[in-house]
Amino acid sequence: MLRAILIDVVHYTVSRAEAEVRLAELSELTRTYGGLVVIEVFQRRAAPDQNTYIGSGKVQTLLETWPTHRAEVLIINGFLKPGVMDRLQEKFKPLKMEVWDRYDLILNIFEKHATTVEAKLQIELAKIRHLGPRMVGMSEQLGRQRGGTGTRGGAGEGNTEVMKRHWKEQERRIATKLEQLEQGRNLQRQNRRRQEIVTVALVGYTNAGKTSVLNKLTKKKELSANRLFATLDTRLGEWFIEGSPKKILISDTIGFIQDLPPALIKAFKSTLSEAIQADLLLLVIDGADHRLIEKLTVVEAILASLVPTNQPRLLLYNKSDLPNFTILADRPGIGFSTITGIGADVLEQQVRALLFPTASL
Ligand SMILES: Nc1nc2c(ncn2[C@@H]2O[C@H](COP(=O)(O)OP(=O)(O)OP(=O)(O)O)[C@@H](O)[C@H]2O)c(=O)[nH]1
Ligand SMILES: [Mg+2]
Repeated sequence: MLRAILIDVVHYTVSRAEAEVRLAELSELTRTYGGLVVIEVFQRRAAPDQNTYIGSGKVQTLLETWPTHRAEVLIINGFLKPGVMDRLQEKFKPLKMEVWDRYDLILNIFEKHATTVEAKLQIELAKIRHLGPRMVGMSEQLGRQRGGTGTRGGAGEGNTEVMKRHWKEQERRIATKLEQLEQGRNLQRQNRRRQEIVTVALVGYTNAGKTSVLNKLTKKKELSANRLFATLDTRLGEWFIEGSPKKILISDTIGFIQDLPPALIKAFKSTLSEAIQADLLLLVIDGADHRLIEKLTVVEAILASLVPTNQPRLLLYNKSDLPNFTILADRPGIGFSTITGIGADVLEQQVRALLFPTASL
């Protein structure tokens, strides 16, 4: 297992409890990747250090105590500028310790879990967009270190240009492939419309139980697991509701998470488009999660950037079999459990009422 040190830089105004929750999620993400957390700390600062983000004192301590922690990667819970990242990586290079920011970590998890062509392409695209500027920054620095020529068109500058062009070309190539896949998807969607099929999309925070709900409703057996980002792709299944005048397809997709890099959402847009275009959104919430409100807020914020707010939606409070299960008073929804099957009848009723209001059932 990859030995990891986690550091979160938080402002003085962030409460201890909040800082701990942030670290706990980073820790969970690290474990999802397959990492072993050897140290996790948060550091209070007015702002991240401009030079090394965590500050030279912290860098020094980590270097000096290396024999005791023997970490292979330092994971920082933020988004680092390419220059800052370069400097930090340089510091730990002698110990062969890598440095990742939150973006790197999520990308690496996605890369590890992606199975389909589309998911792999989406990750490749996100990676190029993310790492491209970093690589260009590196080659610029290299050019300067080599003394450059001081004249225009010097060796360093040439390399940078070549690199930039190469990276831009790759980006275009992948984006084109993804567009083609999306067109195929659109075509399928149009066909569905023509065949009078309605679609329901499951969305929600990662690990809320979306895949389990899909399996329960469609009697499928997709992978559900107690880890973050078990699902990275859109899966479709048929949902039989008694008396429904149309065929209902239900889709499952990638889960949301706090501070999901916007560029990553953009790269996954074609996968998410299934949700964006559904006739009904089924927002799955882990009703036994003590961070229920925060997670729901995150999901609502991400959704707001993707779908019109007037799209019909239902809240499904999952895991009602667990202790501490709650339904928020100001956000009414259906209590559900994929284990006991409770709530399935109410759900069907409400879905029918929303999708086929005029049908006499
Ligand atoms: N107790 C209980 N556990 C549940 C229920 N539904 C799902 N789970 C568990 O919750 C965990 C996550 O379930 P998934 O269905 O993989 O969740 P997901 O939302 O698809 O997660 P990602 O694909 O990772 O975003 C698994 O360990 C499930 O067994 C439920 O009704 N009750
Ligand atoms: Mg899933």
